[in-house]
Amino acid sequence: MPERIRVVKDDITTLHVDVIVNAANESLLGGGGVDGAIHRAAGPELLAECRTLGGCETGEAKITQGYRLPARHIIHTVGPVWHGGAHGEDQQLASCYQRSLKLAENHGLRTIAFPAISTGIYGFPRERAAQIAVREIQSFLSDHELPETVTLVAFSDDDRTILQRALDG
Ligand code: AR6
Repeated sequence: MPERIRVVKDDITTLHVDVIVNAANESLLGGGGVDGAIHRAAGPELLAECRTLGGCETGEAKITQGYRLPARHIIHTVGPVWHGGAHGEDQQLASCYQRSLKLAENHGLRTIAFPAISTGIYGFPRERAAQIAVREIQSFLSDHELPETVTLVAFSDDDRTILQRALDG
C-alpha cells in the first residue's frame, strides 16, 4: 500500500501531522537526538506531563499532548539499545512500531510520523531497522483503517535512501 506510507527528509518537529513519534528512553524525561529536539520544540509543559507517566519499558509506547509543536500529540516509544542482535532487539523494535500504531488508532489519529527509532544513539543498524519499520507498518495498515497515512522521517540523505529502498522492497 505505497499510497499510505511515504518517506521524507525533514526535522520531525516541524511536521503538521496528528502525532509524531519520539525515540525516547525508559525515563521519558528527555535526552539527546530526536528526543532532545522534540522537548525543545514542544516546550517545558511536555516534561511536566512526562513526569506524570512513570517511565516506559523498552518496546512500549505512551502518548502525550504536543504542546508547542504543530503536531497535536506525541507518542513516546523506547527502542532497544543494539547489543549485537541476539538479545531480542528485532522484536523490541517491531513492538515499538506495533504499540505506537495501536495507540494512534485508539486515539482516532489519522496521520503519524516516525523517526528511525534506535538508529542513532542506540546504535541499531539502519538497513535492518528500516526493514523492520516498513514490515511492521505495512502489516498494521493492511488490517486497520487508522492511521490513514504514515510518514517515515529521515534526518539525512543516506537515511532517506535506506528508508525508500526498504519501502520499495
Ligand atoms: N527529526 C527527525 N529525525 C531525527 C531528528 C529530528 N529532529 N533528530 C535526530 N533524528 P536518536 P535512538 C534521527 O539518537 O537511537 C536519546 O537521548 C537520528 O538521525 O534520536 O532511538 C533518547 O533519550 C536517527 O536517525 O534515537 C534515548 O536515550 C533517529 O532520529 C536515546 O537517544 C534516532 O536517533 C534513543 O536513541
